[in-house]
Amino acid sequence: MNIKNIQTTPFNDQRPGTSGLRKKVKTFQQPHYLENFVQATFDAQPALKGGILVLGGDGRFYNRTAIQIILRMAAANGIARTIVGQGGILSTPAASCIIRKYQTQGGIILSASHNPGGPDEDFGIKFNVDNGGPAPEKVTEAIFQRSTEIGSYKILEADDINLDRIGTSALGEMQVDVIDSVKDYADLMQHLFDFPAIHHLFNSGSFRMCFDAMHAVTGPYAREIIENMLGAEPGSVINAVPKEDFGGGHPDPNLAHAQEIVEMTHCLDPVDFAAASDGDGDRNMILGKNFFVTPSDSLAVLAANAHLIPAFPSGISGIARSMPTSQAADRVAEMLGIECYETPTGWKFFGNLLDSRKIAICGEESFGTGSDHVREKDGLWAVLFWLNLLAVKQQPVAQVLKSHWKIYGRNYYTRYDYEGVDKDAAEALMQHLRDRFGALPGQEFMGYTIEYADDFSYTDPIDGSLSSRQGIRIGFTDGSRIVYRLSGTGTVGATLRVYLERYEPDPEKQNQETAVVMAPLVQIAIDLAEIGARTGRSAPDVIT
Ligand code: G16
Repeated sequence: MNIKNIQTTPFNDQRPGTSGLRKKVKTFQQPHYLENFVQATFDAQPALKGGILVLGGDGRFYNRTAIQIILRMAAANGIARTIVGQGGILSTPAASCIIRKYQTQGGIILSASHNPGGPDEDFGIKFNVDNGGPAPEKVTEAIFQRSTEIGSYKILEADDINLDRIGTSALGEMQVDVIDSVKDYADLMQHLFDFPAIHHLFNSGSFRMCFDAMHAVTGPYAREIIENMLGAEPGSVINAVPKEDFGGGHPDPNLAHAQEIVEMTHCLDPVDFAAASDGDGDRNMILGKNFFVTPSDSLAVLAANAHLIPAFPSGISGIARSMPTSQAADRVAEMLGIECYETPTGWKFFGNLLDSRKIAICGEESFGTGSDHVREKDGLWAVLFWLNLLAVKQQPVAQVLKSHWKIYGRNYYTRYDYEGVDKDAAEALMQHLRDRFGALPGQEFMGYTIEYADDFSYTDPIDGSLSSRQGIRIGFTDGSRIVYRLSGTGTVGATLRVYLERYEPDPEKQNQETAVVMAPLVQIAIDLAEIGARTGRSAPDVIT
């Protein structure tokens, strides 16, 4: 066995963001760049030595190359066994499922999620801990610290492993198991949902759906579960073969980027239900006939109806949502008499709440929903949950929402994204808002009176860790909110996100156009932050 000790010097930009380290492929292709980060991860996680590692990615460009490098480094670093998805493919929720099922010491997931792929686009790497969830901040910080002082890394000299053939082989002293990427995950889904009821829905002849895998990782999973196991019409899953560049698209399931599926719900003969997932399969978008379900509403509806599916026969213990997510879920929690936790953006903040069983369902406005079945958000899980609900309720999606709003009120919601903004200008804009905190409460703008203005900070109720500066909140006396945050997942400049919500309890006023209802708050948000003058932008790049 020939283990090489390669000398290296630290890179100064390897601090993981909201979800792992995301950079341009070209950055990762620099000599030693990927290797430094992987060695820092192995050094910061000594439990991996002699343990089991799960490895896979969303199939984007550089996935296979990175997997071969990581396998050789894992063998050189004394990992006993690595479980790899066939073809290097594992969706993020499937990786989480496998980490938990086989009681491994963690996993490495290669993805830049919804960011485009290809030689000139993005790549990413993140480490998930032994509960199957994204590494908490103390772990990502330890990895980062190690990356700043690294002087060498270990790698085995060996031939590539055949990633396409399922089976067991050896790499030095490490066992490599190439497994079916879909089976374990599909088994779990079958256990959580009423598959016969969904099968019956498809067989009824009066229900048609379409799922857009966006040429990304969910294709094989959706095809197996939705078409083969649940009996949806062949062709119900589109763009189902993962491509290294996602077909040149932007694999982000939202109204701006998943237009093909949006069109299928708005055409002359629309499908009854449509959904899409992102690059690595953890996000979801839900659509009904001529109807878009906001992720915040989706979380609230799933929580309110959880008792109707097999996974939660006696309901749920609690709910959590990220701070910028609308407060629709809070109203459900209040009525159910359970707790609703408000966490910073990032799935990693749900881990402790899920592990301690304080919550069973959680979600984010960024098209993420999930539960305690794994420790990642899960796109296909949300789709199956919706299908199970529709099979039980026998109502169109729009009707499910309208009935929900009647009971709980409606939280109109929209998000404006300004991408690739100059970093200093974006920081200055945030500071400008912070400087005004003291003066804002009590001021009135277009009929809205500001009640509070603050910078969100969160103390984890389980381990007491404090996360500060997690976004600026401007709250109004009627429950409306404006939130400003700088994204932690972009790879170029800064992305300013502005999240807006307005509560409407009156059923007579719950069926208006979101853009019309939100227009005054949007104007207030733009004016308060001086977005035009400070960013040079007259309009956002994406509105969701
Ligand atoms: C990641 C995180 C999510 C977060 C989203 C957007 O999702 O896991 O928790 O909401 O990024 O984060 P930001 O607003 O900082 O860009 P994904 O799907 O990209 O892994």
